[in-house]
Amino acid sequence: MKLGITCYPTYGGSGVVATELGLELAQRGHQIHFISYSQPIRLTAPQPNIHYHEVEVSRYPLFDYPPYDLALATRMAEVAELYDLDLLHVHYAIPHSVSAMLAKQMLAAKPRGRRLPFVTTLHGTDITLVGLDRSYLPITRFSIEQSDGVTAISSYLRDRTLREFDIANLIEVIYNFVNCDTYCRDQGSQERRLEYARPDEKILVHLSNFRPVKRLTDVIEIFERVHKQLRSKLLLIGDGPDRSQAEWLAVQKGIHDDVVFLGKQDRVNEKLAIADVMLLPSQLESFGLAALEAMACEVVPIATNVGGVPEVVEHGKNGFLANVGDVDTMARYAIELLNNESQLRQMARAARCAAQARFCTTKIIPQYERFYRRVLAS
Ligand code: GMT
Repeated sequence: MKLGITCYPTYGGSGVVATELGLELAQRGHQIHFISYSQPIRLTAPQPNIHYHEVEVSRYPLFDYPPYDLALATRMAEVAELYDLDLLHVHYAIPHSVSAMLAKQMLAAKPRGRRLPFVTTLHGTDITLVGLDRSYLPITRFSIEQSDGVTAISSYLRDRTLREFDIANLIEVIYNFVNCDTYCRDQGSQERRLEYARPDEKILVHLSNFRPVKRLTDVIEIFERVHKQLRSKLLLIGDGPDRSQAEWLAVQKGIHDDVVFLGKQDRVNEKLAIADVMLLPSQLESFGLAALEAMACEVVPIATNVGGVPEVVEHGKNGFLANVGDVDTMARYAIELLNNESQLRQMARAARCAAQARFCTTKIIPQYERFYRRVLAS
């Protein structure tokens, strides 16, 4: 198949999923055309069957708000025509789904009208935050309804979309995935671990875009409680608006020397694979890709019992779940687990097994391929 993929290219779960999906599909022989305003972050080196088309947005003095959505629609239509695309797959409804809808209409209106179906994948904040804003709701609902296929990354998100947007579409749940060959502990993990912690120290990790929904200060609160009880380091991967608040809190609590802000990282798998526990105390997660990537690396997630997270993490078996803001309970889970080496190893293995059995690329990518074929045949 020849597929156009559009996503937010910067840090964020939806862009990661879209890029990894494109890379996996390309390896399976599909021609993948990324269409976005900059090169997706995980698209690091040239790859066979992968093409990238940048969207240029003109900045005239008249445009206080340069119309990216229109430039994107134009580029989508151009690329579809030039490269004879079968289908567009957009990740995150706003504004990508609206642009795809326009591109489809532009091609249909040509003298020898050309069909360009599009699939929208809902990721989370496009529905739970942005889409429910009154100024975006009608257009988001419309573009979802106009999509030739809609997928959601968890049952939670599908149900919430159907309920709150009151739409008639069928929404297929296709879970996020992880490449279990890349995301794993390897021989180098033990050596890399020593770059950050002494052999007698435990490593806790957090990975996100440091937005308020991630509750980064809860990560610091939890770590402070753990740090009081056992020798440990906290690795923070990512960056974003709440970073300085978290840095300030770590200084206030006197733990700053043991909190390592790694910033944005290219090879996240290598950093995750040196940790023991992942902290994900989010206000909401429609899926929790960071938890899944950690699980594949035998890192036990301690997360909040919100949104789609319970579809990924099984409490007491391959991770722990607690209420939002309950930093005492999350710290207790971490302390008990990190003090019990055999339980830690057992849960770490169970976490990897769950990632392999339910969310591995070999399971999920064929679901997308089947979905595309169904859309093309309809
Ligand atoms: O919250 C983020 O990290 C970014 C956001 C996005 O759409 O870019 O993430 C959402 O999509 C991820 C990938 O599908 C999910 O794993 C996250 O749970 C989801 N975030 C929220 O629902 C808050």
